[in-house]
Amino acid sequence: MTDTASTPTDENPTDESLANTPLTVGARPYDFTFDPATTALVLIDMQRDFLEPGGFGESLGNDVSQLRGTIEPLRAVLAAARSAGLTIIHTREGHLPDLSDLPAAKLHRGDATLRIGDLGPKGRILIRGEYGQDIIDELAPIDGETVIDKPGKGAFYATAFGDVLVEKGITSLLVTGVTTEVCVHTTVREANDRGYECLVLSDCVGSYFPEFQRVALEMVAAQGGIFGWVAPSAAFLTALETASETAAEFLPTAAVTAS
Ligand code: C5J
Repeated sequence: MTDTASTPTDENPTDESLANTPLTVGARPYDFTFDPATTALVLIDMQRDFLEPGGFGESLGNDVSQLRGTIEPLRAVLAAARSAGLTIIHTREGHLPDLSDLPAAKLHRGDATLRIGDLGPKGRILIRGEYGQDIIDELAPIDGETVIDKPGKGAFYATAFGDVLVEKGITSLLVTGVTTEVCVHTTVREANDRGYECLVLSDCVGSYFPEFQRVALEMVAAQGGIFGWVAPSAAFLTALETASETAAEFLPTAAVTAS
């Protein structure tokens, strides 16, 4: 896990004015309200192994271009979340080089041309430290952001993810990444059982199967939000912009009053 000091930089200015301001996002099944101070943006497995040719996803017979539509919306969300000072957590699915954390059931399941640990064009498939297992350049973590390496599909299983959330006082998660019906869903379900409020950003999660994408999102918000909420990233960005504008309107008045 990487977790360096959480210091805003010039590239990553924090909008302090948004801290402790509850924001509301138009979502399904109803509006999602969150406090930026207690909310983390979670980017699940935006790794070369899933999004680029020659990796684990392609070795399973998938068309990796299906996932690439998530990159641009997620870049915009990541930039806005950084500016707003949200906690940012990236996850990477992968295994130790000696495969000691890889259950036989996972190794042998699936109809892969290259199995986990085999040498592919981007290094050993889904092995920690390999080029293919790392996060794509467009969404590379910066100083102060947490990176969780996970051996399973869910972010909580056999990782420090849960401890990090508690340590940082996080109660709500904005969930993004790939794939919607596998690692995103598993993480949302695990989080929901642990009491976290999860908003899934619909255009920032991706599946190799359009039908799974649609149904997986339906499943999150069905039955009154059985696992959480779903909204397009534009609704999240609008909520942040509106809050920034409101804060900007009030700040000069406060400054004048104080002087
Ligand atoms: C899969 C993931 N699909 N990140 N992993 O094996 O969803």
